[in-house]
Amino acid sequence: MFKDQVDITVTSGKGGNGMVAFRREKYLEFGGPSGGDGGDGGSIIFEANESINTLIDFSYNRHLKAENGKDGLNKNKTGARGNDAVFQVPLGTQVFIRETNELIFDFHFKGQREIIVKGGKGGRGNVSFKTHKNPAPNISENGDLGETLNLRLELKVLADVGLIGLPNAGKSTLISSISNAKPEIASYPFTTLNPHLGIVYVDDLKSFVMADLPGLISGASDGIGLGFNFLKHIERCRVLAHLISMDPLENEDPVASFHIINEELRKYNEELLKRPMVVVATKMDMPGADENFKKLKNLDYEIIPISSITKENLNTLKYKLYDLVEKEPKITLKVVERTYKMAKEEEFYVVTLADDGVYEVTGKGLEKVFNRIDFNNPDAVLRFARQLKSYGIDAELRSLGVKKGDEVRIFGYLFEMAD
Ligand SMILES: Nc1nc2c(ncn2[C@@H]2O[C@H](COP(=O)(O)OP(=O)(O)OP(=O)(O)O)[C@@H](O)[C@H]2O)c(=O)[nH]1
Ligand SMILES: [Mg+2]
Repeated sequence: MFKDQVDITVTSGKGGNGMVAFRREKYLEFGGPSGGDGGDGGSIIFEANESINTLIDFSYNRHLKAENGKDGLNKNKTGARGNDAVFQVPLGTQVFIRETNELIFDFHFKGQREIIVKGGKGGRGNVSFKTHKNPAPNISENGDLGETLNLRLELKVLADVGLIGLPNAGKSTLISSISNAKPEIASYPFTTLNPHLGIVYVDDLKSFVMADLPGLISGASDGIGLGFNFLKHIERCRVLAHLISMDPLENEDPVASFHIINEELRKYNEELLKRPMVVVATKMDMPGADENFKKLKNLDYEIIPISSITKENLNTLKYKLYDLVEKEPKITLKVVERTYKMAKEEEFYVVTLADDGVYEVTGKGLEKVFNRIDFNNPDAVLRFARQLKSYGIDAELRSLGVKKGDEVRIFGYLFEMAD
């Protein structure tokens, strides 16, 4: 089964909480702080892999999660990091934020590895809070929460060379003879239902990525046959190899079949006809193929006659395609921010009056600070109160008329205003 679009949600791991602990030493009643930091949460990472052809695996598990970091330990030991969750995606996968349609990653080279959401930072243990004034702090931080994003993944095949042609032209047979791809081959049309990528080695160091694409027929650009769903994959191939069967029994008029395909390309996107294109005359081992081949002589293209069965000219074709790929600039992709950032206009904190008459404090930045507070620890709560003062939130609330004893809601929790 093939899938070139899927909606998923990803959540990175929460950071582990920092620890409050004190050394216990012989003859020493009260040792220094010894609570370690929490470990960072695991990140969600995607890696481009050219041997994967579909996004189907993501439709079985639509919420991907990375491991949480472990809490800090005694003796100033940092908690274990949460494991990253690494997922392989097909080359050509685009990652969009579902709510805004914003493209955040485009996996366009082999092995490309990107952090999609970073794990939460581990909280600091009480060792980190030690100062001259307070050599024995009774305070630690909670780890930051993981981040959640709703994503849409879209696969638009990306290859150096795309194989195009009528059904049965011999595209899958060719790619399986010169690359590691092993698509199905059969003597009936529309055998190939989805793109397959293969790596073609010209020598030990030189290689290029080839895409076997489903056969096109007249009307493909209007959705006939497998339709334009597959024409979109051709858009991201730098060089096109146009295969035409020379077997006279299945292709009496090879020039006409060449024009049929080009017409579909033109109707879909005229730019495609400007791509470097090699005409590959296939099945030259068939009786009558030589005669048929002569009909192509007036085409204004480089024509290479091959047979995938006898291997005739397969090396010549590989070198030719490699040269064209080398000369052709990479398809320019929209430049994508390497990491997703919170919208800039987001306020650090926001004070609003809720319907029930209680003032409410929210805001992305403050939320991070808030989540780090261990509210079971009175010292940590006091520190949070001081932080509210230093951000000016305290003053703002007072200027709005909030008095001692009044309630204020901070991220859904009720607090009482103190002096
Ligand atoms: N004699 C001969 N037969 C070939 C050659 N290449 C392919 N064929 C045969 O042609 C038929 C179609 O080959 P495929 O490679 O499946 O063709 P395709 O272009 O991938 O077809 P679709 O996936 O339907 O678009 C198969 O029966 C192959 O065995 C060749 O070089 N010589
Ligand atoms: Mg095929």
